[in-house]
Amino acid sequence: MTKTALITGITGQDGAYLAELLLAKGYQVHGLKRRSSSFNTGRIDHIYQDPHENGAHLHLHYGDMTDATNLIRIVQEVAPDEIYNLAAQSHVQVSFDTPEYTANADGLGTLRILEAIRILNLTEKTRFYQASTSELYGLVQEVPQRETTPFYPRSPYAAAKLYGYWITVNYREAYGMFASNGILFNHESPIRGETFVTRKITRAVAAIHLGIQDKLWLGNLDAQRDWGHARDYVEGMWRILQHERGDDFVLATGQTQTVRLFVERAFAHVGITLDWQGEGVGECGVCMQTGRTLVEVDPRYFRPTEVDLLIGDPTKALNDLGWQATTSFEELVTDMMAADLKIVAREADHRRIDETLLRHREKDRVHD
Ligand code: NDP
Ligand code: GDR
Repeated sequence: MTKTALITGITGQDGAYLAELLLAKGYQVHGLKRRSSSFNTGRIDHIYQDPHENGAHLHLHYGDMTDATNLIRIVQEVAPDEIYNLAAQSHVQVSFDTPEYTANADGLGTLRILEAIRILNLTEKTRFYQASTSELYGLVQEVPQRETTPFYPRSPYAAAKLYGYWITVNYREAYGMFASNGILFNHESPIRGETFVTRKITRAVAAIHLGIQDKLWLGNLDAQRDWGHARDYVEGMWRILQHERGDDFVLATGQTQTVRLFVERAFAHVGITLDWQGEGVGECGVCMQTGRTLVEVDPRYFRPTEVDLLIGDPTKALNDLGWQATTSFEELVTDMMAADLKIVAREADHRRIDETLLRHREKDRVHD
């Protein structure tokens, strides 16, 4: 029997990898996509299927996590076997600027989907996955962090996700729904959003290497994160919904690294060795080969409250789901750097072609 899945946040990093995975497994995949004034489907264009053709397996629906009527209608139309709730305002720093919106989309948005399942009498049929996060742990209470570690959110984003976590647990307990939380530690990839620190670093290092950017400005270099590869983590999401019952699982690598080390490894990929000089706001990374300052700390990227150390214990996921992260930190940096060297070079070529065309047009205008 072909299964049907609905993915909210299908245009994001995880949504794109998950859609690919589910299509490969033969699912009918439905995705919630926001109306935007510019294209926001770049990450799923390669799997797009023309709805006019017979046999399309991917279907997109306009919608928004802040619009309950629209969510109820889509869940009714699709009547999915599985819902993966990935849509969120997912940037921690931005959540300090847009706390109410973040609470609405990330917190209440989760409730809206759960209520849609309940109102439509789909509690027996539909399994629900909630994209919970290691940000719930926030201020360090225990290391490594596991399913039983107390939460201490440190941002409006984490507080909104805390509501999403508990309302998922509550609907499981109150209505017997198959509703599960994946408490996922940071996971990255070549299609990671460009303002998250890993992608910001790999894009900047590629641009510096190609001579089109002078410097990389960053915030807290001492933050430690348990970074894995998004491709591994979407496999974990799927396994969570194939389990015999709804439950909550940490997905992590069990290793942690500083932002500073990520920067060093990214520069090492293009043959640059950094020497760190100064401290705190004055700290900078100087190229050992040329003496040029390539990295500087800018306090504008400091957060009002920071999460200093994340390291997850994925033992339960290994024991119960047979899941483990397969991509090492070094492989992750290599994958992202290799991709961004190509992407940034291509963008530079396009810019050069555009500039040349513009110059030709200017000349034509002079001759006219
Ligand atoms: P992204 O930011 O890449 O993607 C977020 C997705 O949500 C996009 O498709 C975005 O649409 C959509 N979205 C945002 N707001 C709304 C809204 N109001 N209505 C409908 N759709 C909306 O995030 P990731 O793919 O990295 O993460 C997926 C989920 O997992 C998120 O919930 C995130 O908080 C959570 N998470 C992520 C981790 C990570 O390390 N990546 C770790 C733990 C949890 P658009 O493309 O139009 O912006
Ligand atoms: P995070 O990811 O907040 O962990 O949330 P992000 O990459 O934004 O930050 C990681 C750490 O790097 C430090 N940092 C910087 N961060 C950004 N974005 N830009 C900078 O210039 C910079 N300099 C230093 C941050 O302070 C932080 O300590 C991600 C998101 O995907 C969430 O949605 C998800 O829930 C968590 O991971 C797990």
